Amino acid sequence: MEKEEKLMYKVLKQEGRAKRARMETVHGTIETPVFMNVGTAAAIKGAVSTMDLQEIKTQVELSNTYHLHVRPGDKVVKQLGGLHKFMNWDKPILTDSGGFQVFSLSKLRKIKEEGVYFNSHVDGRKIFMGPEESMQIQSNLGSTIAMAFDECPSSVASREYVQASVDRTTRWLQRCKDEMARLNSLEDTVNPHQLLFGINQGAIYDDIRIAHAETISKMDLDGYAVGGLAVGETHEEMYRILDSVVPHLPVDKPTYLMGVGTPANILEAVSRGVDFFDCVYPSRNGRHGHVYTNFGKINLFNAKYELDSRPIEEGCQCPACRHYSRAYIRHLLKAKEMLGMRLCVLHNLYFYNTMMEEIRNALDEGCYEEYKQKKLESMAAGPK
Ligand code: PRF
Ligand code: ZN
Repeated sequence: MEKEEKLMYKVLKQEGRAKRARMETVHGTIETPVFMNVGTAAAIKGAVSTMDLQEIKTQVELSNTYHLHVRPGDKVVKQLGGLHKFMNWDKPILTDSGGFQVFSLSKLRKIKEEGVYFNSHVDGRKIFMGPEESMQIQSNLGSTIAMAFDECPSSVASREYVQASVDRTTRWLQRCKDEMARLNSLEDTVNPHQLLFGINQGAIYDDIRIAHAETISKMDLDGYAVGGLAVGETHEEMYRILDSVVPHLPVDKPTYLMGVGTPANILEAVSRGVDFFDCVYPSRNGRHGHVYTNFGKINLFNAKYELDSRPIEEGCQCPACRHYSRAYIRHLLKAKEMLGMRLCVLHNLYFYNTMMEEIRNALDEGCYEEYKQKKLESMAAGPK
């Protein structure tokens, strides 16, 4: 396939800045706006299998370069035919580049022009990862979409630090692009059509963000992410940054907001032109018995659910709600039965994936803002 044929992303409909798009990949079609389901170490936490993912409307699975490099090792995954074969998932996979995980997991790290030196969170051994290493690992995994290797500066970093960091991230991006082109053309590459998304950074400095967005937009990447948000700034700051930055990214390429967020954050970001999302909230909250409903989040550990024979949400078609009551799931959680967590995670991911489907339908019908207001009001009204 030629470069032109590699990425087929088409905006089908727009409402204000909100985009409804379709992306064709070698692993199938992605309808956007989409919520990617996070399976850091090639598994969604909470004993959720790839068979389950088919049932809960997952379109894209997201895994992490850093985690899979440390264990079981990307070379092992390559020998087993790549990540799709390894985890038995034939739909799209996005891999995050490792940069962000290194910054959030490793206390001891040194950032240099060539890359980052750090200690493994598993056994403490010294690891080096730079743009080339990150691309090589993601190429061995053979994901559908690889993310550029970036630095995510702290939300309270000084302007001088952020500017220097963003400049380095731009140089790293060019190295990622060159290395990806080389790897995709090798004989024994797992996925010769691997796509590369660049990442916008700049903390909460609008002008640094905008200049960076303009620079990377000229680099002809397959998609563009906004990174460095949801790292401690307020929701208002996050929305302001999206208002500033997204208009400077190409509208005819995917727009991905990394690690975001609550259902309300997603609804607001869609209005601002974002169409790819991922977040650990639904799986992490599910493992703690916190489940989403159209009337807000509820905690199934709460005593008031002891005799509640209703499903988590009336009418929900997820595997948990079709078969089990709040009272039963509460009992499982309290008895520390794995099934309790599993059912909550399945419900939460189904809730997010279904909300994305509703968003797409509303955009198709040209009534997104109306849908959004209703959804926000209902979720804020509180549980029944
Ligand atoms: N960079 C990368 N991955 C990320 C982020 C980032 O800034 C974030 C920030 N919310 C989540 N995941 N590479
Ligand atoms: Zn449900």
